[in-house]
Amino acid sequence: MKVIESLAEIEIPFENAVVTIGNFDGVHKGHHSLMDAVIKKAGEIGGTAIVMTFEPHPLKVLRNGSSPPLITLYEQKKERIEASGIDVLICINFTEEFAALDPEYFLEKILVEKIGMKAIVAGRDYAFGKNRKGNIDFLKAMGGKLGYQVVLPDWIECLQEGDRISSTRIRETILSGDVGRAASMLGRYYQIRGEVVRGRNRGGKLLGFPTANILFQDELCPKYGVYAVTAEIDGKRFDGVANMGVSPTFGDDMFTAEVHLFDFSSDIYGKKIKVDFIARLREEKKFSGLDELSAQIKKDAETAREILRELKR
Ligand code: RBF
Ligand code: MG
Repeated sequence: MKVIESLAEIEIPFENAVVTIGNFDGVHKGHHSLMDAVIKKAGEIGGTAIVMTFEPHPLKVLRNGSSPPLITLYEQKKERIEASGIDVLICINFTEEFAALDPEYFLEKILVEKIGMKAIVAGRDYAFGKNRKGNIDFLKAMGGKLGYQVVLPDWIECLQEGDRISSTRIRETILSGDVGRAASMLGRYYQIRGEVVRGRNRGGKLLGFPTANILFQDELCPKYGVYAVTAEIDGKRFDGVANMGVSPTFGDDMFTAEVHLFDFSSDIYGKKIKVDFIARLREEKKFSGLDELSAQIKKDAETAREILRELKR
């Protein structure tokens, strides 16, 4: 996939460009359906399958930095879009000046003339630009004159409101800890990425369960509690059990994200780690002592092993 991060890089329009435009936070199943429609249409007209997205998230610019916590940061978003089979990702640097562009100018000068758009794939309620002027009616009305088609995938009409997959619903689901349901909407597990940092050396010494403490970049943290996870380090995947929270047994109220990896003893301080949340096991609890906590972690590890073993069958 070709990644274009500035419109100035585009010297000549793409061959029969088929475009879909959006924030694509989470790159979930709904987004994948749109991208599949783009790829299908591009196949039909011998064209280029293009996704246009924005960075930073428009709400970060328009609402003075307050935006919902992102499900996927740019790096992960790019990877997921690439995995869908899209030919070109155009990422627009979203600024107040860009936001102020007249939708008609954006459509004619940028999408049609610069990018060479011959078809646009739009979801339901689709609209871009100031005051959401660039909606489906507007796109349809301009299509004849500017020489592009509007493709509205027919599955969109059949969707019941309750079945609609949205980034908002996925965020809520992750915040509520239901990572299994989040996975069913994402089409993959919710993943955070970060670096293994030094903890307080309590896990191994006091409890017999050493943990990799993670300083993660992601904005969205699953609800505090214990989860069955898999983790990727140096391109290898490991099973484990994670605790997200403040370890209330210790009463120091310090947030940690930590993973105990099964059958693992390497030194991984400073390494990059990706953690997939497979299933939620329980709430975090305050135990009356270390033995009780340690016994519970042992049970958690067994439960997680069982869940992960089932998955591989
Ligand atoms: N700490 C708690 O205070 N309460 C818990 O319920 C709790 N559950 C945990 C479950 C797992 C699977 C793991 C790995 C850790 C858990 N911890 C919990 C955190 C534990 O106190 C921590 O790993 C050590 O303090 C080392 O940082
Ligand atoms: Mg630790």
